[in-house]
Amino acid sequence: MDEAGTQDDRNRDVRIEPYDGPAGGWGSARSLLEILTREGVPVSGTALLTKQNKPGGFMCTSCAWAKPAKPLAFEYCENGAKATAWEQTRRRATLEFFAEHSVSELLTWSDYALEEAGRLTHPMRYDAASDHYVPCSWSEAFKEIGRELKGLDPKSAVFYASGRASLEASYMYGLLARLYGNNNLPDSSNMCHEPTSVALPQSIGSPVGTVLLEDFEHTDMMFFFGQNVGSNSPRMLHPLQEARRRGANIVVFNPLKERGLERFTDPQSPVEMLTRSSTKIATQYHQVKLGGDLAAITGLCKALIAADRDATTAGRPAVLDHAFIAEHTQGLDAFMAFCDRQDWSALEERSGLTRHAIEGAAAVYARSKAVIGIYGMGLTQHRRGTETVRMLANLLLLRGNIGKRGAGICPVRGHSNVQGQRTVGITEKPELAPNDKLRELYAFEPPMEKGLNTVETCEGILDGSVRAFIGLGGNFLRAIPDTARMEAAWRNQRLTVQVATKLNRSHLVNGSVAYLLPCLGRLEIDRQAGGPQAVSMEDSTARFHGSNGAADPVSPDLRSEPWIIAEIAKATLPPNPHIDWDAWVADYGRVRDAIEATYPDLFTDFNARMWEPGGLTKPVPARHREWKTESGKAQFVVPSGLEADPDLPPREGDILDLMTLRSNDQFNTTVYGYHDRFRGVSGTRDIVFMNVADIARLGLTDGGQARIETVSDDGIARGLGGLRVVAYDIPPGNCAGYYPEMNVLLPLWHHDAQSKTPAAKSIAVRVRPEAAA
Ligand SMILES: Nc1nc2c(c(=O)[nH]1)N[C@H]1C(S)=C(S)[C@@H](COP(=O)(O)OP(=O)(O)OC[C@H]3O[C@@H](n4cnc5c(=O)[nH]c(N)nc54)[C@H](O)[C@@H]3O)O[C@H]1N2
Ligand SMILES: Nc1nc2c(c(=O)[nH]1)N[C@H]1C(S)=C(S)[C@@H](COP(=O)(O)OP(=O)(O)OC[C@H]3O[C@@H](n4cnc5c(=O)[nH]c(N)nc54)[C@H](O)[C@@H]3O)O[C@H]1N2
Ligand SMILES: [Mo]
Repeated sequence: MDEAGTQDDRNRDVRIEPYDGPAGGWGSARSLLEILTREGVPVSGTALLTKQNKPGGFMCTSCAWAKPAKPLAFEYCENGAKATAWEQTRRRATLEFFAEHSVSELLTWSDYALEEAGRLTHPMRYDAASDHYVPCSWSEAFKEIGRELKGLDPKSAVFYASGRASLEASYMYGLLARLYGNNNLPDSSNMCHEPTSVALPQSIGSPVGTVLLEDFEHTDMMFFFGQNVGSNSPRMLHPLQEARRRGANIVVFNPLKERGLERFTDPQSPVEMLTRSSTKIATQYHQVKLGGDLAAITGLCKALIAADRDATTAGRPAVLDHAFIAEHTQGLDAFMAFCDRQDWSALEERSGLTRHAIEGAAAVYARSKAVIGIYGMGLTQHRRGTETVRMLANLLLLRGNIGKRGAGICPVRGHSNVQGQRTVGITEKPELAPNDKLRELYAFEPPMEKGLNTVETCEGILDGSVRAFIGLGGNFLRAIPDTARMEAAWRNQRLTVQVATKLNRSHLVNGSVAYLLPCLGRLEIDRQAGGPQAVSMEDSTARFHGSNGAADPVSPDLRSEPWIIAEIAKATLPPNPHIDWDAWVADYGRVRDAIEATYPDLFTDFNARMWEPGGLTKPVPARHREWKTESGKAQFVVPSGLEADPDLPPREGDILDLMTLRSNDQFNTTVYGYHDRFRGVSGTRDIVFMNVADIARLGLTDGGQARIETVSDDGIARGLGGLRVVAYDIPPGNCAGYYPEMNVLLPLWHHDAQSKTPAAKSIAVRVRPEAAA
């Protein structure tokens, strides 16, 4: 692509052909080489990769998967390396770039083309008169941002965080919002694993997963619900491969046959690479219907309960762990009665699986001693997402699979520090904020009114009550539902400020006063008055790690996130004698001291221990069967129904269920390229995967053009055309397309009742033939 970074992504060679290679392997090596070359990453950049996820090195900016104490020679995967190449690209979105391209013009560019403009290099202010971003100085920016924030009702400003910023930056950011006067701290978790944060405290009294990396060495069996390990947490394939070699079973529930769950070739094993051998990952693969997990898990539990009764009658050993249940849980009777009431034909119908298949999975579970339940967006992004997570906890509790070696519940978190942001106070729920400590340490009265989460922020922007949006990373406007409606309302805001590394669409839809502030990435050396600074983060298994930048900043005008937050604070807030923002920025060790003072039980001796190989383990009470629930016991919970989506029209006739998902060539809204290798799609993202029977039934053709329309009774038309129909192995009645392009189809009100997480995996739609343009 040329310097302008523009449009040649529009003339791509589109190929759709089945991929028969494994996950990993030569395909992975090739794909990596391609992006390193395209981004012009210097050789020093590839040397950088040897420091990725190593003690003393930097922590990957891609997923949140655990970092082992004894890392591999190359402790990174294809997609982690892509994330590094993406940040260390030679491309720059320079002042000339912004002078050349108006904001209206940039709004016509694809997500891919925008980020391919390269790293942001200079603070910019949006100039409405010329419709261009124009350079400004850092001090001008903060002066105006501070003045604007001071002029607003604190309730009307929102502080969004995408889950990448460090523990240090996140702690300062949460404090900034509360000192300013609100809990309006939505974060990417509100679109992601919020059902986990709501469900697990109710079920097991801890908001995070209980599994540690070493549990994978002792497990007999893993359930995999709705998580695409091959694309989204590929480093996890190594422990999975090890577990398979020991004979552990992996039982998958996923509507799509995801390659990483089928077969893996370790790209770091010369033998495997040269002999083209691979490890079979799943031992059972159940293509559950979209949203069919509540029914499938009910079936699993029903089968176990029946087997337990049979065993008792026949005098065989019990199937349920009755000792564990008696000592540690509450609510089994009601839950058993619920399972008894469900008849198999309804469970088969709703899950799309046969009773025989479900009983087969239950039989493996019944004979396994230590079982891990792994899950991702396939469970959480539903109207009953929280209830579905609680069902998985029920299933594990039946056989005592929480709080013992080799077992547990394992939500695979998304962004590299999304879990950590919550730990240090990024939350809109005042009851989760450390208010007593904040009062004691900083002598102010923290706001006690509930703040806005992501969906509520969107509602506030639509009704005009939200007047200012500060974004610490991310691409909020592209990641949220109803993107077309939201873009129209977004411009009514008074102030929008985006702290970012690369240009994206959220930067192009602006409030009356708008700033784009470029920051250092985590890979870059962060030099402050006290010398180069390290930062820290929490992985998916609740371990904290230190991270040192290793590359020179791509521009001298970049600033670190902690510095930017401190400057906004100084420009906005009255001085507080208990907070020396400059001293914190000079030495992040002092921010970590403040974190430790705020959370003494979690961060004991943090500055020293964050460098422990494998990370500092956060205490999670459920790991040792201490249940911090109201009853003091782990809780079986009866779901309110079996439908993942209770109140939309039934998915019958011409109404299909649409899931929005990620390709193997993207990180959320960041599109690295157009090769979804594992799914055999190349050169396009404008597709809809469909079952052949539905294609024929609905008068469509494989390879033909189609338009999708959302079915909803809210009077709002939502549609997306120009899509290519791709015949795919997906259950009848279900279809799939890529996020974020499909977000125009997702109604804002279509979210989980309990956590308000948008239900991005089950949108009621019609797919119609469309004349080719
Ligand atoms: N390379 C890369 N890595 C990433 C990301 C990325 O975009 N790219 N994103 C990061 C982030 S923020 C997150 S949250 C994670 C996301 O990682 P995942 O949790 O894997 O999320 P998705 O890619 O949305 O895929 C969800 C999977 O669930 C399946 N699924 C969909 N609906 C259902 C259902 O109703 N039931 C079941 N059982 N399965 C279903 C889909 O087929 C798909 O395999 O990955 C993180 N890591
Ligand atoms: N339909 C549908 N919608 C979804 C989902 C889905 O599966 N389907 N998934 C949801 C999920 S799980 C998530 S987590 C959200 C993701 O939502 P977000 O977290 O808001 O989006 P990202 O695409 O991760 O943000 C990418 C941008 O972050 C900026 N960035 C990258 N690195 C840094 C950094 O170090 N510092 C700063 N300040 N900025 C940086 C870059 O400018 C880049 O353009 O989307 C959600 N939306
Ligand atoms: Mo996520």
